[in-house]
Amino acid sequence: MIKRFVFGNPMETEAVLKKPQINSIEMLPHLAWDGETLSLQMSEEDIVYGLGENVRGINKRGWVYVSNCSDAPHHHEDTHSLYGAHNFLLIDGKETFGLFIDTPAKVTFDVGYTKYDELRITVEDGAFELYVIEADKKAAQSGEEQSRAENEADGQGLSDLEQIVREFRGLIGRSYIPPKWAFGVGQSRWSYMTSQEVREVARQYREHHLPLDMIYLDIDYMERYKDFTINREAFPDFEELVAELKEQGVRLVPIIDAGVKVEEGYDVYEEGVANGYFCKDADGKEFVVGVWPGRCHLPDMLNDEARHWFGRKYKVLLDMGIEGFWNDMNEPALFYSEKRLNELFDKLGEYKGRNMGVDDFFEFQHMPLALSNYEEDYRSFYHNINGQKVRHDKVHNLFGYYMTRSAGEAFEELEPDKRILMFSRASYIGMHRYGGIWTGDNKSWWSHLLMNLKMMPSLNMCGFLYTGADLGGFGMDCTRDLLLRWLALGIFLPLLRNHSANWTRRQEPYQFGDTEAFRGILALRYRLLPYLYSEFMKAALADGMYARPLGFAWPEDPIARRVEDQLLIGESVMIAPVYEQNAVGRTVYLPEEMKLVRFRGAQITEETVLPAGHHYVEIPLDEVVLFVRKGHILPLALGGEKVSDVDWDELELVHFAERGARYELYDDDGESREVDLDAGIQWICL
Ligand code: MIG
Repeated sequence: MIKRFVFGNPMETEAVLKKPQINSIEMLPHLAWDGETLSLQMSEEDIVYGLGENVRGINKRGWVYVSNCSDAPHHHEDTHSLYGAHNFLLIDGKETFGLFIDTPAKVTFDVGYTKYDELRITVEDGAFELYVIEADKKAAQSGEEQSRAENEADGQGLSDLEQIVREFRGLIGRSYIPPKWAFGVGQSRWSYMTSQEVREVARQYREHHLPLDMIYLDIDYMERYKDFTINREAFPDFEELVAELKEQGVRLVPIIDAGVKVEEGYDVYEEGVANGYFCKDADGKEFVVGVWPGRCHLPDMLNDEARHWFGRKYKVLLDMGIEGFWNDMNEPALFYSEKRLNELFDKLGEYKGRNMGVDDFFEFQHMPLALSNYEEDYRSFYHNINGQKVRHDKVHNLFGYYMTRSAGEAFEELEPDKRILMFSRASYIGMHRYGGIWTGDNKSWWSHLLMNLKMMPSLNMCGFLYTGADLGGFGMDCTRDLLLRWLALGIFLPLLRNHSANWTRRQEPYQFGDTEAFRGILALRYRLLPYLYSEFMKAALADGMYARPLGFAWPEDPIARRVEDQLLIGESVMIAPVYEQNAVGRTVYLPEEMKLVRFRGAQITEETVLPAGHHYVEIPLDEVVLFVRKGHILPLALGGEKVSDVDWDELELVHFAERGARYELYDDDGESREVDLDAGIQWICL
């Protein structure tokens, strides 16, 4: 059951598609409202799930999270805001219910930080819509033969937590579905600088029999960082390159940035100025920000016409054979604003000749660094929303969402039958209908491997299913063992991409000497593909979760509820990756009897039934261990070096089940937009 409340006069975000009628605030259940803050008394055993893309635990208790889409290239445990704003919470305790705070403004969630037993939610400006969601208990239907996925779509057989997520997702609409090839392996780097370098990556992968489906193009494929242009010096044969690699089963996926370069003669700039499509400053002049290309304007993504115009620009690349994109810098990230940069030059001059003591020096040192993503700058430009002038900070969290929506809507028009790959850095709930996300600039740190795992279920709750982190880590230098361990997690997650920053150690698997171990782990991805795709699609089509915390499946098990380093992937599999350097194994908790399945070089080398409880499991660097749940089946393909190689008809069934058990395998052509759960399901019986 979903109850809607409205506080003040909030701006429409278009996160929610179906709005229930408004209740009076006096009827607010569970929470207290003091006119400024929503609060909840939590008991010791309450767990707070949700908040999508954020640092820290699966259980969010004990920190302050601020929804304020931020370019956070140096994020760590202490960070309060990452790239997305995902205001959905799930409280699991004496009372179990979900909360969605719908507002484009900044929201602060103090989840038992100030006071251990108190949740406090504060919305800047105080205008928001609140949805309180409780599990709907329907009487079990009898008689009718229903598939498990259909049952789930009806809410049967789900825990209260799963039920609440499903209801919430019904509110916000179906998650984005990428093409099937986007479940393959992606290799990225900031940047592959030339056609030659791109060909070399593909060649190395193929030569080492490392599976590959995508190579990503970062900003240097563009002519001086101008969106929708090609650097013809470095990529003279861009169209041929796209076609040639596609022949080999490798798609090129270019980046698109939010900022548009200010340059006479550049069509995107000129059209934007001529039609008033860019964000304006207080005086009505185009707002100037510094990003990659130097001076830029920001397209007014929140203006319908401008959004339509920007989206249609992707056609330039679609026409060159491109079938997927990633949208970057759309928080939007600002290196500097022109105005503040000028002020800074004057200010710095004042320090010249001074005897700088500690205060002066730190102030001086900090000033240039504070230029980027400076708060005041976000309050100094404006959108034109249906003729209304709206200051950016009031709608900040929608910018990335609407940029990705601009592309998503354009793709529907330009490619009505075909799925186009799209994922974004910044996001707000609602954007999940138009694209996935990657989790931004992480680092080659073991702690970020674990953070990747912890974020997945929270993102899924919020509708973001096609998601992943930069495997191996974006910033800093990756090591062979870190990449192997990270890939051993990454092969279970929908968006599987190895990406790294330009100043870091080369991070393609073939850069670390012998490739055998990498080959085995990546090959396993393609063996798992029918299962992973099937589970992804069932989650997308029945508003379910692809990656779940253990507490969702065993809500009564107090130990399972507290597990922070294992996940359920779909209905049959539990994973427990190693995330510590030099560890040769780890402790795994089994809420019930399960079958341990060990892979080496993508071949099964062990199947052992283990009783419920804690176990120490050895997992060497070149092995992957997963657990098959009791009563469940895991279909495995023979493998392949690209998604189109995988044979879905020849499946090996790994199982921990009796004769007669069945698995519902979903499949489709992997590229049509039209998808149908019933039509795609096929029962596999033991
Ligand atoms: O400020 O395009 O998160 O993936 O490689 C850096 C260069 C801009 C940030 C993205 C990262 C990408 C990088 N971009």
